[in-house]
Amino acid sequence: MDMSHNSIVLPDKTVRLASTFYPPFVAVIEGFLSHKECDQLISSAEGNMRDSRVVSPVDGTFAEHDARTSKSHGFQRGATPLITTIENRIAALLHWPVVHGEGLQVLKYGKGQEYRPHYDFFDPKNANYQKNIGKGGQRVGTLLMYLSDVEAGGGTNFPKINLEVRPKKGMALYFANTKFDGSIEPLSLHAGMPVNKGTKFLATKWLRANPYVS
Ligand code: PD2
Ligand code: ZN
Repeated sequence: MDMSHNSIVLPDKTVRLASTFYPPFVAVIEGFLSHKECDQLISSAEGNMRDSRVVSPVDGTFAEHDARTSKSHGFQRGATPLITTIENRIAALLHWPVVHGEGLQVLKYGKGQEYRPHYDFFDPKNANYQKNIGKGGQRVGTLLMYLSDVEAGGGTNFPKINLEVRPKKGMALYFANTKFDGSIEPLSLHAGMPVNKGTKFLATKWLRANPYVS
């Protein structure tokens, strides 16, 4: 890949800023992970995957849900040397401390699997808001890292701004879930579109306002 344009020099790697959008603040970063790092992350997660869960709006617990049909595995922060490397790279890219991040989640979507439109922030109007933000504050941003190419479908779609990002192995997609004043950003509604052909692997890093203790 030609890194001579729009490059961002990080301590361990030079990446490419492919596009940005606002509002909400969205950035697409090419070459964020090497193909080898993607493959290693997949193989370290795949044996441990189970049905994905979401934070329930009803009671704030973490439960399986029809809206998220992928399989996933959650790693603790610093779980492996590779994850430490990636977490340090994310912190350098976003100028956001490693300790403000939740553990990395690796997701696998087969044909027909999807993640329906949702917000990653915790809704202040929900009764469980305090419970969810108690540990590390609001989920202010999300970094998605595509670990595979997808033959058809599987894009990350933002229905309120008519934007869809097509998965590309090694590429990262950042979006802010809050406005610059810290209030929630309704335009950040997003979905993982159904995979029509092939398999989609993705890693998610949710970033909190405050240090997060898992
Ligand atoms: O897989 C995706 O594209 C996707 C879409 C929306 C992932 C997430 N949200 C997430 O992990 O929050
Ligand atoms: Zn999401």
